[in-house]
Amino acid sequence: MPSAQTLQQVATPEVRAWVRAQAALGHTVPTLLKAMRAAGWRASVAREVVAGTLAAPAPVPVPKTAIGTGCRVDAGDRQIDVLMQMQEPHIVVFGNVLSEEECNALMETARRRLTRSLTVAVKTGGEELNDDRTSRGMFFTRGENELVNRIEARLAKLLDWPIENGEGLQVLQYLPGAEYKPHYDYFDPAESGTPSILQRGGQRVATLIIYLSTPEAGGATVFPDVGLEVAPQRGHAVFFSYDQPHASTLSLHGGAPVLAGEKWVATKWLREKQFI
Ligand code: PD2
Ligand code: ZN
Repeated sequence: MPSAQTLQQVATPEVRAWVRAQAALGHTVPTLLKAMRAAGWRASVAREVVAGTLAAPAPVPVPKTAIGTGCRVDAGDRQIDVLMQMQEPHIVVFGNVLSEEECNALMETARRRLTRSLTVAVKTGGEELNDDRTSRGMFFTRGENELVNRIEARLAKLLDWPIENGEGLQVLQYLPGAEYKPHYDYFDPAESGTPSILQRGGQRVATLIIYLSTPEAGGATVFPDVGLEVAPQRGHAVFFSYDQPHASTLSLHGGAPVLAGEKWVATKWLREKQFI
């Protein structure tokens, strides 16, 4: 049994893996709690950790981009800079993902197809207007044109995840005041519409948000669980993964209100399996 940390008793992924492994071997919850108590865990914390872990779906493989690499990743037709990375949650900030011309071309093609952004309606699996998300957006279909094809091939190499598992690129435009309140990108297993959404390629396991413009003020992508704010810079991108559809992944994130100028992003969501 991994020991409890002395100052703060934290359920790390290792602790949760241990709980899951013991349960899979047939050990009962009281036996697990006894072992945790013996290793120094407070009873109330141990109960919460065991209950929370066994209620959460098991982790699945996710893209492991940039882990252990230096400050640059070979993405085939482009060398991409690693500007920042953290392990838990797994977040990487990349530079030089798209050229200025590529950012402009995506925005220009997307502009005439923008409509008020919708969010997935978790009750039905359809889409709905949501006050938490005040951007305008559109989707490219996968492989829609030469530029999209080139970018998708680059991202597949960068993230080491099959092109076929990616949803089509979504482009969003935020005008001053527009925001995207904190949310999770995975589909909530408790919602009734989720099974039908998962038929198209399983869960989302990672997100790449590429900044197509640099607003004059505001518009950071925020991760409230870890107090991180990524400033939007044209051509840069922020990646994060979540190996369970669960808050313990610390993947809560949002788009802070744009204060001046325009923020444009292209988002690529990665699924567990082929997205159809
Ligand atoms: O534009 C953003 O910063 C942002 C923030 C949170 C985008 C998304 N989520 C998304 O596209 O899921
Ligand atoms: Zn999001």
